[in-house]
Amino acid sequence: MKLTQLTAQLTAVVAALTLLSGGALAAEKWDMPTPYPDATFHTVNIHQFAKDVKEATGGALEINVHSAGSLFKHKEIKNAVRGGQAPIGEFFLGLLANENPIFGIDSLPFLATDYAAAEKLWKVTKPKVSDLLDKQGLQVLFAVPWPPQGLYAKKEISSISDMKGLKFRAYNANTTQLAELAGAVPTQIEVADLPQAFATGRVEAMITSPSTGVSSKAWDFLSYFHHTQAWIPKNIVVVNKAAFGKLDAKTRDAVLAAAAKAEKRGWKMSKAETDEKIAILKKNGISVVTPSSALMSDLRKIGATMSDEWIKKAGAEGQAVLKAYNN
Ligand code: PCA
Repeated sequence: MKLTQLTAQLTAVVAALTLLSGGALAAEKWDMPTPYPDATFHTVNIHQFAKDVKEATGGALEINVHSAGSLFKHKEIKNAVRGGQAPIGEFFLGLLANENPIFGIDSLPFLATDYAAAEKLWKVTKPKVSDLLDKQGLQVLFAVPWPPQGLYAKKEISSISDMKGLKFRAYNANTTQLAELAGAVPTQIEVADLPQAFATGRVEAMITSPSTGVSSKAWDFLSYFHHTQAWIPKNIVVVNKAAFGKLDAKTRDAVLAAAAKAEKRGWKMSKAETDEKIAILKKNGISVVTPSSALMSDLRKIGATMSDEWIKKAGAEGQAVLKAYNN
């Protein structure tokens, strides 16, 4: 064998070895910021998603979940993923309602109040939501709903006049608007900060799910849960498109398959949550009440006002989505 041939063969062997070890070393590690505590079913679902991805890719992609706003604060997560500081992340879709009303459609009171309706609403909003986020370099992986939203307070609220002047915890533009229309005084507070906010008297009432009531130990500061089932808002998981594009096709497919599974599993978990978490609220001394017809009709009026304003703000595109939903 000539020396040049030998050199060529050696080069090939070295190249192959580099490729092999490179392949093994190139296990991609992704940090994933999420806003809610580990025990929340959304976070449990995401941990499972990360596990599924790791298994399906034979460890080639490892997603490290940072829950409860520990890596990025909730309000920063979307932009962190957009800017590539985190390749993937979760947030409350309705948090973006200020940016575009379409993101807040699922927190409009009494538009979609059961899971079948929520599913239909997601089906008709998903293309628009995906499109808007795509323009920001984000790809939607999956969305999972919270259980129906109910009203927590220290005393029973029999009509909206009982909400007058209450220091009300809001979580986005819609809940802020609802509080204002009810004559309450809204303050936006993250789930992770709820116990502190209630303990110090910054807030004294809120609308959220049985899940969040349990995760924040609502019984420590509140006594009533009015099961209003007013809307079913969602969390969304997005990936930075550039980061996603750097994965090989097989890994990308594995992520998409795990995401589809997570969406299905998440909806199922959400449906099971309502009864399960209401039972825990009761066990800890919260009075779970069916809202009075006066309260319901007051809330519906507020919902109608909010929908009217939403339609004005959302323009033709929003109206098209609403029309598709109502068809
Ligand atoms: N929990 C979250 C969003 C909706 C819900 O049920 C919160 O209270 O912020």
